Amino acid sequence: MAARKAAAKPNVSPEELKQYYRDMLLIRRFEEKAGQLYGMGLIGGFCHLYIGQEAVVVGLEAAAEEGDKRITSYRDHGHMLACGMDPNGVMAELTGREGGYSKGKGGSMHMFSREKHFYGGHGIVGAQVPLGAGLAFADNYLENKRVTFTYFGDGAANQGQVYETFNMAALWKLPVVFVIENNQYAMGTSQKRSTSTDDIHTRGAPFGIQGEIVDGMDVLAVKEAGDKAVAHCRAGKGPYILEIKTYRYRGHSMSDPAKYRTREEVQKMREERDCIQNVRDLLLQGKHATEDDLKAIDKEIKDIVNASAEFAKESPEPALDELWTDIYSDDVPQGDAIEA
Ligand SMILES: Cc1ncc(C[n+]2csc(CCOP(=O)(O)OP(=O)(O)O)c2C)c(N)n1
Ligand SMILES: [Mg+2]
Repeated sequence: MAARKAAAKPNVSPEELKQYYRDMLLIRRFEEKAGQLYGMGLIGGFCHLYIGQEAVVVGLEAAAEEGDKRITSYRDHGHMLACGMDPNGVMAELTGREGGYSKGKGGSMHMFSREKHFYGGHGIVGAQVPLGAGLAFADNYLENKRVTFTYFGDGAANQGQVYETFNMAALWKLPVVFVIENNQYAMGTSQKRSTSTDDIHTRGAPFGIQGEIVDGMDVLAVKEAGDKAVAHCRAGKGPYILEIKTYRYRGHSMSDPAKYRTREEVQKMREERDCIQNVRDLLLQGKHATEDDLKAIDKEIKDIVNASAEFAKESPEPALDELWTDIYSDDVPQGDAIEA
């Protein structure tokens, strides 16, 4: 086995470090369970797992405050869990059951939580980027100092609407952190084959948007960069780009021929850079936790994930007449409120 890269020095308290470990492990075990349920035919349709990328959302959520918003693509279960959505509701949505966040009618790519300010879940590549700027526009208008995390992939970064959004976000100084989750692949196409630049964040410069590269396998580096980006936005300085270099271990979705990269490449990343193992090492080496403490956390997470799978299996399928509900919003302001 290749030598592991030495972990960075922690810039957070041991308690925070343990929390990151717990949060990343929850996402990983949840995703593994979702993969199993998919294999058993209990989850249908598309399902994109986040395994390998956990440090991105956990590090950025640690930099977020109450009321901040988040919006992302179809690879979205990790974002939901990291912002505090209930694993039972997420798993039940994956299995298409009444107890799911969209009452079983949305599935993996279409879940939302007003309470946690999670705005989806979007299947059209890049479409969430202008929506994210729209959320930030509203906050800017309301002068409430909230920040929106708008996540998108390296593939999405080649969509034209991203650059229309950069222009408006910079022009209006919108409080939006553009988070490029650069996992090096867009389905089976590597960044090298599709993208004119090695570092995508540099594309913000013509619009006057600052950006930087972040090691997405190191949750502490992500948290530090997140703090900086959020402070920039909250200070009214406009958008900020974080290009987070990360890696997904599983296929693009549940059907993936995996011919576009070698097994060795994946294995090397897992063995040398894994974000959860990194924090585990830090906890043990710093004597902030014992093997037994970590075993107890593993058990706690396993129980939460198993309970979510049970909940998802037991929750009934939505009734047929649900086909006719939630199509139009009941919340549209009436009368004068919608006149310009
Ligand atoms: C507009 C549009 N074009 C193509 C697709 C098909 N598609 C789904 S995911 C994907 C790749 C996107 O890759 P990336 O942005 O890097 O995100 P990742 O899957 O790596 O998280 C493509 C081309 C789509 N859903 N929407
Ligand atoms: Mg990608």
